[in-house]
Amino acid sequence: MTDSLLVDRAEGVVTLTFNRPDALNALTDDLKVAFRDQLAALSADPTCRAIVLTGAGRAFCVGQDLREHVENLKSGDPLATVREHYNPIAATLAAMPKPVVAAVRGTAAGAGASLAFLADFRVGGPGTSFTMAFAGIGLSSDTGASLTLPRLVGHAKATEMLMLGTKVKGEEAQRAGLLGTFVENDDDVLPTAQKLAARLAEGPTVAYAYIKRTLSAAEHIPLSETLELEAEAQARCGQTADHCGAVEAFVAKEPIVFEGR
Ligand code: T3D
Repeated sequence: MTDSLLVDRAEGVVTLTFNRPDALNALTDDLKVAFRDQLAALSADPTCRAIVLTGAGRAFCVGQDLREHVENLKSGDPLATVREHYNPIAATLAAMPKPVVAAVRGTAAGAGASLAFLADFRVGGPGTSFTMAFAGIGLSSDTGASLTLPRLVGHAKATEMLMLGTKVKGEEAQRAGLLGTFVENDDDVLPTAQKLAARLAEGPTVAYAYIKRTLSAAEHIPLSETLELEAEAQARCGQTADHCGAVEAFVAKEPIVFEGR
């Protein structure tokens, strides 16, 4: 385990903090490996029912550590890290069966922004900014942003952000669709995200997994297949203790409590 990734557990919520504040939480190989391993472990951990991603200090994450990248450029295959690190991280995050909330305090740049776009919810404040820094250093986009960014802001705005590096900040980020929740004070970003995650951690975890999977699949398949996927999902959810208990509690006019199973 590396100090550059902090892992904090509270009830069913696990908060993962990129912890390289002096480098604005730029991603080194060590940090990428630790992050990917944590995501894989949390994916299979039934005690984790929601995840918060955040960054220490004044940034969320500014993507690839360019100091390390300079060294990689001098030796071997400089861009192998996309296949080796960024793609597995993006795939694991996209397939995460639990809700993921990004607490985007400060700057999210390059692959750091891409990671935030892979979350299910984004919370930010006046100091939040998203910059697709790739073209600024002569690169294209990675970590799934070619799919997730246009999904959030539309093709035209995504093109502008990727090609011109247009920074989208604060309330404007909310209007553009990059932030689901905007808070007036940057200090409230993380607590607000954790409160949302705590609410999600008390929800029907199995149903959430199917909602995520079906929403994602439905973008690429015809309606007939979507209907079949929905039917399979409902059949599975219909067998959960959460569903049976919820219906019984509703009929008995009692509070509904979800245990995530
Ligand atoms: O093979 C591959 O790896 C390809 C994969 C690529 C994925 C990517 O993510 S590419 C995009 C990489 N990220 C960037 O290009 C962003 C670079 N950073 C910036 O443009 C600026 O730092 C910001 C606009 C984000 C913030 O500017 P500002 O003025 O608020 O802060 P600063 O002074 O530039 O940075 C503060 C410190 O963080 C500074 O260190 P120092 O001088 O105090 O020791 C700076 O060097 C460091 N820092 C910022 N970004 C990075 C970084 N260190 C390493 N890597 C960084 N990406």
